[in-house]
Amino acid sequence: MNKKINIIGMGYIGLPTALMFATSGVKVVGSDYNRALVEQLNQGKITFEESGLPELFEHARTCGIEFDTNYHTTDIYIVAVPTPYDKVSKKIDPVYVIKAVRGILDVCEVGAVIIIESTVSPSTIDRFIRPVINEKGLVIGRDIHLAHAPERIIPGNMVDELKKNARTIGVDDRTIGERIKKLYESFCEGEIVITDIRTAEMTKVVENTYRDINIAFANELAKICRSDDLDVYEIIRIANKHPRVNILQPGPGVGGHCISVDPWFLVGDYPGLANIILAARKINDSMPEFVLERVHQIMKKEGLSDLSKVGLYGLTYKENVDDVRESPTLQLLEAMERHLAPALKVFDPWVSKDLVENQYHDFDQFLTDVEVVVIMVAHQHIKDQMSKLKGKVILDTKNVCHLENSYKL
Ligand code: SAJ
Repeated sequence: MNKKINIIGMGYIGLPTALMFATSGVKVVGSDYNRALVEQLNQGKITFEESGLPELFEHARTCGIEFDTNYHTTDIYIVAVPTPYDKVSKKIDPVYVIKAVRGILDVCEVGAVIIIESTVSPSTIDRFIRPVINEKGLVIGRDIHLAHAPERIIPGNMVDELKKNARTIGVDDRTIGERIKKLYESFCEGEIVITDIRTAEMTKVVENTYRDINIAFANELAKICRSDDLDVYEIIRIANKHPRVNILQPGPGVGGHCISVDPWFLVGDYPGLANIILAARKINDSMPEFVLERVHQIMKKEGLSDLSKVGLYGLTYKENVDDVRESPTLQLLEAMERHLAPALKVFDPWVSKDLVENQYHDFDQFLTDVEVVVIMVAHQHIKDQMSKLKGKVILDTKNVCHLENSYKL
């Protein structure tokens, strides 16, 4: 059995994964270059909100998990750092993964295994990671073993999905794959498939792209139905009763650091070939502006014109999480800024930091100050107190409000 693993990157994926290993009998060091974050973890304070995470964190601490800004000498490393993409070329920027691998090579022993969990586009490991190892005069397969084991967990249900989801492990050498499989089996109850590295890279990006395309289809249907006065939700509900149809839900756009990002890797890497994928991205990216158009239509119909009386409920990229990355509300506010329109009022019970202009931290005050409420995110918080919206003009982009005066996408 492996003695100790070092997980690099204590963010949304690295931290829950580290906690899961630590509570399953594996000795774990979680490393992150962010000193403040490491200090916070060492003081016993969790760094983001996620259901079941505080309990898991407490348990992991009793199991002796360590957090450090340095990398440790161990026989297995897991890299879970962000992989941003270049906004213009749409290509992945593997800078953080490269940096992590360089840091590992500085401390690791011969025979160490480096597992990349961060999402990377097909061939990133061949093009960027193998050369970093070769540069050091190390032979892959002899001195260092490489693997790609992309994460699949969904924010909001991470702890459960870490246990239950099937996983993919891409490796050059099956015996190493079996060793890694055994390690993940310390907590993962789902099927673990061993394949090669490029297949694992592609599969991960394909999974998120599939979901993006399905959501884009729902969003396109929402636009079509709006133009012809049809109820898109009713149509999707009935269509989904067909045994081979499963259309997702329309909404104000697609955010988060996964689904709104990964398909761009395919668009950037396969120009001219990734056509549906590109169309889907454009449709989903058009939704925040579609919401603005709907606000305009509804205000006109209601005889309202004062934009300062419009409030956006929700700033996160989806319900019941505190993550605002690429969120549709941020996209909408940016679109307004581009058009030199004044910023709308915003409230989100999950966001305590001041991130945008006109942001409220008191729900009741927010409601007092607005006449039109646009529901951008269906947090449980609003579902539980929907009646407070009585008397407001409502644009419900998530189909959760059944009050009078509520309009849909
Ligand atoms: N959304 C819709 N309609 C839907 C479902 C989602 O508009 O019917 C929107 C959400 O509101 C959100 C965005 O899509 O803005 C993405 O949310 P999500 O819940 O679909 O997915 P993520 O980004 O939180 O997590 C995804 C998951 N991938 C898949 O389901 C294929 C997760 O399993 C991955 O681990 C994660 O990406 C990742 O890290 O790659």
